[in-house]
Amino acid sequence: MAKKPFYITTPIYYPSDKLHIGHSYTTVAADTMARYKRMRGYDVMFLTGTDEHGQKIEKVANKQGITPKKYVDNIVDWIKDLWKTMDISYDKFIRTTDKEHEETVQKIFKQLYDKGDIYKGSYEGWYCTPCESFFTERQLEDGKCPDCGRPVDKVKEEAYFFKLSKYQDKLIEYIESHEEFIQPKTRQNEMLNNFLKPGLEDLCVSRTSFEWGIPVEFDKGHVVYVWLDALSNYISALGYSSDNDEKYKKYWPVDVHLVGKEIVRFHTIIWPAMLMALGEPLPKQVFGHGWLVINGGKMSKSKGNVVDPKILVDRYGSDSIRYFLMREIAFGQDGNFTNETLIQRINSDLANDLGNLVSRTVAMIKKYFGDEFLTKFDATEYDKEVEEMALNTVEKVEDVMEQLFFSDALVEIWNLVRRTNKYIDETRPWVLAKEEDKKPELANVLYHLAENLRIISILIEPFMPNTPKLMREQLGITDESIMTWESTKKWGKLSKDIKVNQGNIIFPRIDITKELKDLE
Ligand code: ME8
Repeated sequence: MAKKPFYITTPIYYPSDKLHIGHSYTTVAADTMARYKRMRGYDVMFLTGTDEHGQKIEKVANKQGITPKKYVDNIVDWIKDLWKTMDISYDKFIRTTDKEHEETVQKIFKQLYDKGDIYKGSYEGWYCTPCESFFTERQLEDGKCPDCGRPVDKVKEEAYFFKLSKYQDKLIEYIESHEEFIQPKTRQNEMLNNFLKPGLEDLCVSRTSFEWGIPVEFDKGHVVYVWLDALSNYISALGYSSDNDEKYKKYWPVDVHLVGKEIVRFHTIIWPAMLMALGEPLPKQVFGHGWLVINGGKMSKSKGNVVDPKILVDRYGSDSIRYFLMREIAFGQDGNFTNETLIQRINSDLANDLGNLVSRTVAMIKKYFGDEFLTKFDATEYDKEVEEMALNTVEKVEDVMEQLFFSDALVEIWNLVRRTNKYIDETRPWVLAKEEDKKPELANVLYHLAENLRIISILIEPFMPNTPKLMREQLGITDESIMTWESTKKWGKLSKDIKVNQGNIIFPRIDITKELKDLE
């Protein structure tokens, strides 16, 4: 049977500078979901990339005396390397300077122009260069950019416009009749009440005041203004309107666009209106997550308060950072980033809870059984409960993952980790080990620990792609058929004749005082 397709995207990031941990956050979330869906048997298409045109990049490159293309090439190399170190398993990395993308954007522009949905007019308004956004007088807040609060420049020029206003009623109707389209729900109300109901204005989609962009094919003095260019990536990456549009047919409409909350507006108003104009289906869902904040303010390149993800990954490893990002901040809400909370999480959840469970289990199997195999003994009072809890955890994780509640999934998994640790204290294997006739019972307890760890290793795999391998090596699990998601549905699949291999501690404890000093 053909696998069900699943298409997930991140925003395409501006390569105007190196990315920070906020960008990693969205990308890790998308990667976690992509890995999860692959494990669940889907045919996954995971897209990320870079949004390379616009005045801002032109300006930075000019300052450095290099071409914009050369400038973005360097940053893109850096970004691809970042994703490699963070184990991001994207299926395609799109750049808006890719030839295929540029051609698709030109076709889309022409098609909308021919249809009468793009027309030529003259633009007078306010432009925020750092945000690359135009605003009308009404949209400004205290005469400043409503998104970043910085001063804006007045501009007037000949420009093309997209008839966004034409789609206003259709958009309202679509959003109101598709509850799942904008998530979380609060963002849906925000879009309806703050933007759609007060009325939409047509959108400026070309500029003549800079050159670094895709030329409008039939009017060469104009370049396509960034949002029409950028949003089209989601379909140009699939070969939309090209000779090879198989992927488009297979994966569109997208299952979910993951975006930060500040660009929900572009993805739930402009993008669907563009698709309506093109006569194409709309995204199934746009999820607007919250921000990583530092001391109450959004972490952003322009504020200069960014955290470099490469430094963190070098210091603590990709799995720890991924775990922290997905666990600490409820998806949809803002969350504070501090080195202290990061280290505390690593110490308590990874070193203490999971790391200890692995090393205690492996050490006890080694010590009490050595090269002997574990044998089965009748279940004790506690066993049924830990077995059932493992199976229930799988169900709960599946349930919350469907809603993209990554943090809740990890909470459930860690409840199981902690319950399994507690089972050691309850059964006290070191006491059982003192009496020869308790050996079968001891074997049974240790088997329960190892089997729960097998299941835990599978549940954490979408979040932490490296740790499961280390756990399985130590537990001596080599049979791939018991590493699949499907194999978590039945308790007791682990063979009783495992041979453990004691290895390094998987998550060493960090000396928090020393570390915080080093990071200062
Ligand atoms: O907006 N917390 O690119 P961009 C959480 N090119 N997420 C954050 C974040 C933070 N502090 N800072 C950034 C653009 N992000 C456009 C997108 S899409 C067709 C075009 C993440 O480089 C979050 O996903 O400014 C946010 O939406 C995105 O990076 C903005 O990246």
